[in-house]
Amino acid sequence: MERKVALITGVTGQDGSYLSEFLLAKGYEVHGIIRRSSVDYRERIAHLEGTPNFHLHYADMGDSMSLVKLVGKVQPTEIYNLAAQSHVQVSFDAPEFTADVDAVGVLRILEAVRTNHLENSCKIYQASTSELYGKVEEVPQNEMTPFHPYSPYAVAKLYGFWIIKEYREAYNMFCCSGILFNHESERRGETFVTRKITLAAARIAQGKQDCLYLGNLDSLRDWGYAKDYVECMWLILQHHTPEDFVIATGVQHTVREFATLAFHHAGIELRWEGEGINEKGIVVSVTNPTNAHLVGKVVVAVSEAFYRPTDVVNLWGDPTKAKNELGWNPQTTSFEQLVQIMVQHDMQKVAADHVASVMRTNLAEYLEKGIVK
Ligand code: NAP
Ligand code: G4F
Repeated sequence: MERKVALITGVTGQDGSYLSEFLLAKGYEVHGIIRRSSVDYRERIAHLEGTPNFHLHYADMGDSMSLVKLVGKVQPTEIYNLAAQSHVQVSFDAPEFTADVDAVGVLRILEAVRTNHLENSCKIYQASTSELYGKVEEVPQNEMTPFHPYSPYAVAKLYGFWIIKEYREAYNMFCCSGILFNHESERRGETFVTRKITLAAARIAQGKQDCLYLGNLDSLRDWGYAKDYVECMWLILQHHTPEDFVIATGVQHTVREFATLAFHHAGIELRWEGEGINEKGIVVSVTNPTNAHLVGKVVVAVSEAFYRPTDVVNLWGDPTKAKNELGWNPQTTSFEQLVQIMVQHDMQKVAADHVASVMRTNLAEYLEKGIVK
């Protein structure tokens, strides 16, 4: 029987968790890399731990030895290199760390495969990004669009893209990049703009937060659902030849549009007033009468703290090649459905967090009063 053994770097992240579920359902033995840390970041994969074909190993993208040993031990047939310092704004504060993990890390994976003489049997997927288009030279962007990286993150990812291409040509390795446009979900990190908005809309609707501060509201993104995108990572490695693919929905929206729709799903209608740093999102109406006091209040404001030294403002992907050659449907989940899924999830999360915190407070009080011993 054909061995189907996947090694996923970045398994604890948004995409790593969905990809693990996807590959396990396809009958793969899945191995994930986690890094040693004093805090536990396994929340997204906690439900998979203990699954017979799911294995976790300690390694680090900054440590070639750990990668070489692990690749030798697991003998993967497919590697999905998803690990990265993936936050663009953070890359301005930690450019060297970002370069080490996101650029040289890719080289370390490629060399780990060669060192273990697996270059003819192990396929490699590299998590590349629409950030490569950066200060965009054409819209929409496809596989032929010139790159113009516009952050330390994008520059590091550009190295990753080219070293993958180089090893494909120099050593005939089956290694490819998926140039993925933004994809989001209820598992998205809380500092990325979409999740920051859906959590804030839920908290404001439940009286837990007064105002949401954002940066550039005019920024345009092509947002898809992460659960749909991990299928493409797999499809790219099943293609008859190693090639790079743009993965996107082909539809773009502003950050402002995302926020308007997210608040709508949280039962709050917004209107926008002012421009640039002075722009505000003001409540026009609410569905829940207990939120009547919000009408006329500013619940979204702009803060310079969230502006970037250089910002990518016009991402719009053309997924024609993925559609035609991989048979992938870029419209499986629409923008409207995505926002709804995220807000519904966060409305429940905020409510559950509230119940848990009330229970903790009550327990503390009962312990203090000796009601619970
Ligand atoms: P994410 O949620 O931020 O996950 C990043 C993962 O990388 C985490 O598991 C993290 O581990 C791991 N990691 C970071 N540094 C590491 C190191 N030194 N050694 C080992 N693991 C390390 O990212 P994502 O949204 O799932 O994205 C997955 C990949 O796709 C990333 O490479 C990202 O740059 C790329 N990408 C994402 C998008 C998007 O819209 N989501 C679009 C295009 C490309 P910890 O849990 O320990 O932090
Ligand atoms: O959600 P973001 O931080 O995502 P960004 O920068 O597009 O990067 C994400 O997508 C890339 C694919 O294109 C990935 F490669 C990367 O790993 C990551 O997953 O910001 C989106 C836009 C930006 O233009 C930003 O300036 O939203 C704007 N924005 C406005 N206010 C904000 C905020 N971004 C964040 N994070 N926080 C804000 O308050």
